[in-house]
Amino acid sequence: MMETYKHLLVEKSDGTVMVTLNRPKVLNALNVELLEELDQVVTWIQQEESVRAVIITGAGEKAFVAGADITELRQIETSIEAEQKALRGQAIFQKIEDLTKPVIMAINGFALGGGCELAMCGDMILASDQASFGQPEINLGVIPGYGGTQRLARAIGRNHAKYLCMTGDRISAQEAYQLGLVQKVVPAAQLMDEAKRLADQLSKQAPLALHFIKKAIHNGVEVDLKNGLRMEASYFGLTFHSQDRMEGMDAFIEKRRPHFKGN
Ligand code: CO8
Repeated sequence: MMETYKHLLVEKSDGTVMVTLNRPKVLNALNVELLEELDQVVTWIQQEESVRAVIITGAGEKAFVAGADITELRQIETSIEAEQKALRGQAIFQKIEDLTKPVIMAINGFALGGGCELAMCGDMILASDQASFGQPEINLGVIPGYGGTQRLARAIGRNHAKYLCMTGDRISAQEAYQLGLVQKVVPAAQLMDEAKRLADQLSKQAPLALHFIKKAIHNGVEVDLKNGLRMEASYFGLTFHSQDRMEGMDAFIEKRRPHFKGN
């Protein structure tokens, strides 16, 4: 069920749900409460069949997310507690990455530390030309803990990832695009329209096929090519279970638009 949250705004329009991280006074820094709410909303999104695409963005003009909440980090007392908090955040982020529905990250400003790490859990990153990215944890004397060293290295390669994590430098949306971290940069004023247009396009695609594309790419990049291809063939086979594939192929032959239902 869609609920009211303290730190999130959740709106649904047709098949698209937009989740806005809403702590603008602290540049949408991720505190424990916000993360737990995110976990709840992701659980709901996964089980709600009418949701066909997701947009995640930040409230205000300035930031997507400026990282984990440093006032909370400051209060962590032991290594074990820090490790547990990192694991909990990683699990929530993993749940977002594992959603069977397409997730668009609409980056409206700073995406730093946990913000950059969250962005990388989406299927595509759309950025405002005012956005910037970085892993500044090094400046606090720590390292990324919500997947930064791992997803960044996989997204842009080891040395670019090391450069960002070791210097803590911020890069512009355009630089992030050149590195392949961002898929599209748009003028700030057009960001949300473009995110909605993209979500609308994806929400009309066959859900099972979208799900298996994600699964094939996520699982496939972690194994050798031979096994990856084997996996792809299996998932390809599974899409033939669906009525949507009959609809897609019939529509092509009948020269009309397909109407995919998700079965
Ligand atoms: N946490 C808490 N508060 C924050 C954060 C944050 N990450 N970022 C900004 N704020 C607050 C500021 O303290 C300020 O509050 P106030 O108005 O009360 O002084 C308000 O937001 C506005 O920020 P600034 O005045 O600093 O705005 P500027 O435009 O001058 O600067 C920056 C913007 C450059 C983004 C700057 O705010 C900044 O450097 N923020 C911190 C960025 C950062 O270091 N992020 C990484 C955090 S660590 C992390 O993400 C680790 C993730 C893994 C954790 C795993 C275990 C828990």
